[in-house]
Amino acid sequence: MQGIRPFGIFAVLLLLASAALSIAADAPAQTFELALSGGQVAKSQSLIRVDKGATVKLRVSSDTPGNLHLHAYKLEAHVAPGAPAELSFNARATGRFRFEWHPDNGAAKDGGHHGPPLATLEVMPK
Ligand SMILES: [Cu+2]
Repeated sequence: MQGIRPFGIFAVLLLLASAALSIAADAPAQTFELALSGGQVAKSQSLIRVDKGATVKLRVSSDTPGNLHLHAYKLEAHVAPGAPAELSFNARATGRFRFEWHPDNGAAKDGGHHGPPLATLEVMPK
């Protein structure tokens, strides 16, 4: 009796890995920066506009510690000086959505949900 030879398993794994890579290559991610300074981003970074279905990669950095929220997409990331975060998601829902910033030492814990958003995500229908 002969079991599955190690070489056979290795070949299957290689096939799976190359299939996964080719899927990822079909949808290149659109990368955006949110570089917070004093809890705010530059005006040029305050609107992120993509087409529905886009793969969005966000690089978030901040000179103060806090949490970034994108509630509509149930995304959040903690960022601190020297500890940036990277978020990846598929822009499956169209519309305008708020990025909120909640500083770790914020006076009101919920402060970022009021007033102007840190930035806006705009997902356009195709
Ligand atoms: Cu929030």
